[in-house]
Amino acid sequence: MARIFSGVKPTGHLTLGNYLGAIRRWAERDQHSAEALFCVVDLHALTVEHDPARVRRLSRQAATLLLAAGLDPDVCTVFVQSHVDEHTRLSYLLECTATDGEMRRMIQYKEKAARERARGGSVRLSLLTYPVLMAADILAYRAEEVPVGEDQAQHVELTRDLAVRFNQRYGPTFTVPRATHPAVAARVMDLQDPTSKMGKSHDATGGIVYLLDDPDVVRRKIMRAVTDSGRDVEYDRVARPGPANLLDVLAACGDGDPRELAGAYGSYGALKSDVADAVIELLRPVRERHAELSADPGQVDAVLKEGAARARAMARPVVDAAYDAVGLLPAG
Ligand code: AQP
Repeated sequence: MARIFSGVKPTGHLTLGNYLGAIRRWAERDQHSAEALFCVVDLHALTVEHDPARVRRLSRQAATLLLAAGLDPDVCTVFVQSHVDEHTRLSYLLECTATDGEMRRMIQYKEKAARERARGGSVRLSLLTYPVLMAADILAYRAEEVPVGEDQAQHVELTRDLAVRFNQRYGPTFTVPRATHPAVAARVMDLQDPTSKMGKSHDATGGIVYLLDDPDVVRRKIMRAVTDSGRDVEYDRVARPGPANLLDVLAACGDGDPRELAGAYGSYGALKSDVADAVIELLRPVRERHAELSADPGQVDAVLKEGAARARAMARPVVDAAYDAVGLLPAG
């Protein structure tokens, strides 16, 4: 059976971008179409300045939201990255496969390093190397598909390169995975700055819709979304990014086509109002289920424990094979 792997990092509260770009598809389609693993990639949250208590809280919240969004632990495997040592074991071998140059070309590294420096902080070495850990996350399971938002395309491409290089050097060990993206809303933009991605670790701008925002907060953020001075509603991602972003979100909520939707609106006010209604309705069941699950954190912890055991059993033989292939003595 085909394998699917994807993850979410607890660097902030999950956003509408995470939901439309990734999580909703995991729940509606991916978990039913393959042997699927979904992971709270907590080690990735340590690549930037972090508060330990917050990472712990956000990790449990992210896991709870994945379940609230519909991931079914009877159907797929939900776990926390740091609970399965195979990820970091494999990461080192892949660091020995990657080059310094290819790591420095990663767009997210350049952007996040610049952000860290602008905040007056230093750049952690792990920020440079974390795409290798992400490659290990995927390759350890011999995943064929990696359902992600558009922003992760470059990292999955790196993962493919590393898998091919490793296989050529040491013999067939890894499956070469491919990224899949949603047809619309593969990159949801910040409502206040529609030229930049809606990112959960970005400073709160009022342009980021969080999954756990109250409905009136969601409505306010959407009604205040930046558009432009155009009179008509037109879908043009380059020239008119604000309206295009709203049309993408509306289309994704209803499985529609953003270009066709544009023709149905005569004003931005009406468009925003419909987007707000659609997003509130989309998120309502997730918020409600999250509230129920939060009342019993022991249940979530049990799912994560069971998920880690299953994931470990899948990753162990793959990582052992990689250790053997590169010439390391078996531990006996
Ligand atoms: N705006 C987005 N639109 C569509 N998909 C998105 N994803 C993230 N943002 C958007 C997808 O959600 C999955 C989990 O994301 P992540 O936790 O790896 O990254 P993030 O939410 O982008 O986290 P950060 O910490 O806020 O990172 P930066 O600083 O890069 O913005 C992924 O499949 C991702 O593609």
